[in-house]
Amino acid sequence: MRTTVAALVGAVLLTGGLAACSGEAPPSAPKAPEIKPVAETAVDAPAASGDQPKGITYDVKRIPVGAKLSTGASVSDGRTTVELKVSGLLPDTKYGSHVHTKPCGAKPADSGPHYQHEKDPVTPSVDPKYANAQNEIWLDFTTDAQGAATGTATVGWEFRKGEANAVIVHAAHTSTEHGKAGTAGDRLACLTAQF
Ligand SMILES: [Cu+2]
Repeated sequence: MRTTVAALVGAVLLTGGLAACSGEAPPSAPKAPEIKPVAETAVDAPAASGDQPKGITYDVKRIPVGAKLSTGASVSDGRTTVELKVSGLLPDTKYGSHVHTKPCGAKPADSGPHYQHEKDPVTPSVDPKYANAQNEIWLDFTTDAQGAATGTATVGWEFRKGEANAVIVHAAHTSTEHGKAGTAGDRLACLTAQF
């Protein structure tokens, strides 16, 4: 009898111990950066006047009204990870995306150029020395069959406060060619996001 009780208690303790451990990552696994939300919204057409929506679509065929854009970032040890999640876009479609300097406006160009860690003295910046995925935040993605996707970028620096204010979704994946580097076709949608 005593043996049976001891065995039972042992089994319960063992099960409890295993359950407690299973929720934790093994010590050898690299710590995933915690992404903190920065901005999230369903996009709308630009306002005719007054304040603009936080998320704007400039092309309702390629980014329908109501499509969702959300972005977040994590900063640790001088490294920054930015994540963009989208849903309600066209299925199985390639889009480009970057962090831009200014908030979204009524016109696609209002969000300004790409945020650059080391600023290109020449504008527009199409020199791959500056317009590249280590010096800018590129969040290109390809949607799944439901029109959803996630784009992520990690760089070895932190944003200068107040200088990164939007995520733009473009019509194509970003070019890396000299003279075209950083370009990704039309600006289809914009999410105002203060990083
Ligand atoms: Cu862009």
